[in-house]
Amino acid sequence: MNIILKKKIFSFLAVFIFSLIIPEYSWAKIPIKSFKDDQISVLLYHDSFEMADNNNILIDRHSMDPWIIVDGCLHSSEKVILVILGREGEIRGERLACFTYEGGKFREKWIDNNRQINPWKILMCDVEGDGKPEVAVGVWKKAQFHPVFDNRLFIYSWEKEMIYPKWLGSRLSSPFVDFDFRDMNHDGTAELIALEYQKDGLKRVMAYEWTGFGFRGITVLGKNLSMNNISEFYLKGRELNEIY
Ligand SMILES: [Ca+2]
Ligand SMILES: [Ca+2]
Repeated sequence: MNIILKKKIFSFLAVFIFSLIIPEYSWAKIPIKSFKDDQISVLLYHDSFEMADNNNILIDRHSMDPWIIVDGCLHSSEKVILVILGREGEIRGERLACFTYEGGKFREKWIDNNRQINPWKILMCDVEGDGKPEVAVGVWKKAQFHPVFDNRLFIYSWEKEMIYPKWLGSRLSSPFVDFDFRDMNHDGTAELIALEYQKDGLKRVMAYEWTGFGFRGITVLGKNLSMNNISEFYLKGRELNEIY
């Protein structure tokens, strides 16, 4: 066995054993997301937020106990963090929450009390490209005309430190497992990109544009895929400029 392989196996085992011995430590200290804003960075961990300056000196820390953070995004022009809070051991989250990070301090603005949407992904977007950001949330719930639990996409507008429903989607063209917003054709407006099931159980990546009333599929960017995460699609280095 060559030495490099031995080293690899050793380091893999070391990390594995370490993570077994102190699971809480290794689990809590890996940020799920990090954001740069001006002179500071904001780090989201499963159990807390941290704010650090350019020299990585901690400015403030906010424990989320008893909640865990499932996902989060920054609305940087408003100095706001939007997060999905959940319970330990649950796959999806339970509530949306808003914190500000102005003046070197985290402050809780609100935690919603809607337990019905099972949110699992949150990000900022701008569906019509008017410069006013919206909040996109992947939820798992029943819909009025499709009464089974499934992934759905909710778009909220942002006004006066609150979110308001703008489009609560029941379905895209096909059941989806992940989504993102990216300007795939470089016209200045981000398209909705969804990783969806094909009829044969494999997946495809579909691009959608905002019509003013919802999303309309414009092109298939990839098909016959077996990934579960849309970032894997980007990582494959595909030509992303081809939207007709
Ligand atoms: Ca907008
Ligand atoms: Ca575009």
